[in-house]
Amino acid sequence: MEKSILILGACGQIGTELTLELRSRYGNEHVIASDIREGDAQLMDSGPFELLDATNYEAIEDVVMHYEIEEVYLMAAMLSATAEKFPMRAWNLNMGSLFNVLNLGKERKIDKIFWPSSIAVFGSNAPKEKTPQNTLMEPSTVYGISKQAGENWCVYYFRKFGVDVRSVRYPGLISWKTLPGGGTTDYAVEIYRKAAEQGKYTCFLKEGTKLPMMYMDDAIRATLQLMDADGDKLTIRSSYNLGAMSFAPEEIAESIQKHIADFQITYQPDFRQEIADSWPNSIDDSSARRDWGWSPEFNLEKTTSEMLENLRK
Ligand code: AKB
Repeated sequence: MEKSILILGACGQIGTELTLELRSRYGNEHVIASDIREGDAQLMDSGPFELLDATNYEAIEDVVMHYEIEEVYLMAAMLSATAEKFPMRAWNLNMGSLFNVLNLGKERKIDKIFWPSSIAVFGSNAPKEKTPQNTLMEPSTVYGISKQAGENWCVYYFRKFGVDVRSVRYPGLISWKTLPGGGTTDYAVEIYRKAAEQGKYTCFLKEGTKLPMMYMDDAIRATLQLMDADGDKLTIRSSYNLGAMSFAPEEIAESIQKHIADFQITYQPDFRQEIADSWPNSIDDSSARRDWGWSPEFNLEKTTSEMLENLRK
């Protein structure tokens, strides 16, 4: 029998593509999408959907019991830029939803959990280049603080209650299907959309702001690879560093110019610059490579080709 899976926050940037991939692997009826709002037609039409608030324990428990859910992917979160505007709402959503799924694991109502962390767990005092898996972590954003605390809770629930929770620290994610919302790395999606639509883009980060990034196909593959991995091989129960590529806005602009010669970028940095400045330039993901065979497939050139080809269709 196929396992039944629940995705909380299925209509967001990662959730949408994750749900579709899980449905193609395990069968549409075994993968239950849920969110506080409905998603796009492909997601809504391809399998079961539940309107569900990830901060409501009883509501999640009802859905888990009803569909006999074994695995939960918790993708609901408030991202870095929005979280700076609504600190308490961000804390309550990011931590409340995590406690809900961890407690379902503790109660043995589900077997396995995926919860995403982020490069935001690092602050300005961590090494900028090839930021190690284990290093000084002094996040300076509301979002980063919630992710770092969440990582510690994951370790605690694993050690104390044997909850099989797995996690990666996503870099900025680039995709053409669903828009990101409220992140600092969102510029790397906007730039392709504006390039395809208008041939120009005003960037909210300044030139030279190098950040770790990843194409969505790699992110989904990494997520499923970690979830499929033999639990005994996992040496990290906080969250794995995950890398693919690193670049600054002008480097994406140059790679777009190979396809759209007259594409122009201008810079108008806002409050998100300070957030970006506190994050790593690049990531050392050797633990993920060693423990579960992680290896990215998309570099900047390949990402640019995929993005522009699909956005222009
Ligand atoms: C954000 O920019 O907030 C996210 C992240 C890097 O976690 N994309």
